[in-house]
Amino acid sequence: MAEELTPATPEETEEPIKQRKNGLYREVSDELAENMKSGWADTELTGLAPIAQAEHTAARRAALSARFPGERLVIPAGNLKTRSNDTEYSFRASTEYAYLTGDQTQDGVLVLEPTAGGHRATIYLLPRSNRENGEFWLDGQGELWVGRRHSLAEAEQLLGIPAKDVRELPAALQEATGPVRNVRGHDAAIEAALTDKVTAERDEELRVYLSEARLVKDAFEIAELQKACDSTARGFEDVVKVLDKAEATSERYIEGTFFLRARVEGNDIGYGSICAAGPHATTLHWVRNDGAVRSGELLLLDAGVETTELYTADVTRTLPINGRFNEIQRRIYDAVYEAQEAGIAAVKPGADYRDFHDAAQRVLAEKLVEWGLLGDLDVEKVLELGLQRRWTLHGTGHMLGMDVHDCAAARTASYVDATLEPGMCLTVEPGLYFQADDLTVPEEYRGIGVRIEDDILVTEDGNRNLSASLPRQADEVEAWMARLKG
Ligand SMILES: [Mn+2]
Repeated sequence: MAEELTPATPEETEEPIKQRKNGLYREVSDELAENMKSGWADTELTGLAPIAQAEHTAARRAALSARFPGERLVIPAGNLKTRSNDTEYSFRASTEYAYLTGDQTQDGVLVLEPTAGGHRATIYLLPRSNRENGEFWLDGQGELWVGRRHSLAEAEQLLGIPAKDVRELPAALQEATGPVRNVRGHDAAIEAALTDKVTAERDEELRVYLSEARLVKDAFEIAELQKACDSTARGFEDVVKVLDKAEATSERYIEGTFFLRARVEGNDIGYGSICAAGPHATTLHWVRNDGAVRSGELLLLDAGVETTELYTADVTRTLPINGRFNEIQRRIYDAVYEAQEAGIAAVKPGADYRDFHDAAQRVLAEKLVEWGLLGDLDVEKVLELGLQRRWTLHGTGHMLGMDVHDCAAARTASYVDATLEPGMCLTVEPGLYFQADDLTVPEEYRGIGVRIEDDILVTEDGNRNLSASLPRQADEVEAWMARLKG
């Protein structure tokens, strides 16, 4: 990447103009400074069509406005985060900001100002670079370095929200009076400007509202989740096609292969891919992905493409690396598949959220009892004591959306203790994990981990599996792999 130049500060205006490069200051001649001011074409765009989700973001803002009448609401996109020295992680806008605006610009802030009839929304963004004062090429955020931005007028047309210069916002917030709430954790400068005006409790209520607002997805969101699942399915196919190359290298080949699909078709991966071959499959969050890939073992791949509009899939398949399950692998796989089928069947409007977990856990407990792993205990006693959890380890699913664990700030009463409604989207992902050092199971079980995970939309009359294009049943998995491996 290119190095950044830092502008001369206002105090230095009597001094020679300077650039800073690699920590060294370089003087800029008056002639060059003058030269850089002019000779640039006007590239302002007019008549831009609104973004595809503009009507949806307007409806989301209207619902937010109705919940907090008379209060100023501040929702930042967040800032770049340093990776090391002067390099940064790639920017990902806050979910709250992207949900309400459809915009993903770093340092952007949405503000809803209370009015007599509701709220007036304004989006605060960095405008195009000034050529006259040199920020265009001397400033680190100058467009010469980071690329052309939309002008405020262009942003307004695209987003359907009046736009102002974000550099004016901290002072405006400090001067403003009346009740205000801010989504914390994204923008330290905004928080500093509001420090005397907000309380943690009231800010938390705003965060909770925005989490619960996303429990039921609108039509745009459902289409995005379908896109995410479709790209993810293609990413899984990519992986199957290169399993021989992964065997010759490591799990990293799988991680890199899926990442390529995510970057080409979407924004990114929605979370760190779990590429767990052999016994690594029993480590729930195996993201080191540096292990060997061996024929005869299973690959547990848990990965999701995040779309350009920031909706992610969350899919897991457990695949025989050589294309065929052996007997013990298939026994465990079939048990998890049966549990997942029971879980998916329990996803329907009006059902308790907890039902799909209970249904899947019951099947897994039955299998563990049947295999003699729990002594003389019957299934009811096992479930009562939760003893199956030595091998099932985790809950059976979670809400899915812009965040892989979406709606995480929602209250228990609105989420875990609530009933399912059409438009909710959740994962159903039972698993069985036999640690390599688990002396309570026969040796043949040890080091085997199986999870099957799909993304299930609650519909008016039941559910729809958004990731159904990837086979799950064992014979179908083998046939699919044989076809792809050619
Ligand atoms: Mn998941």
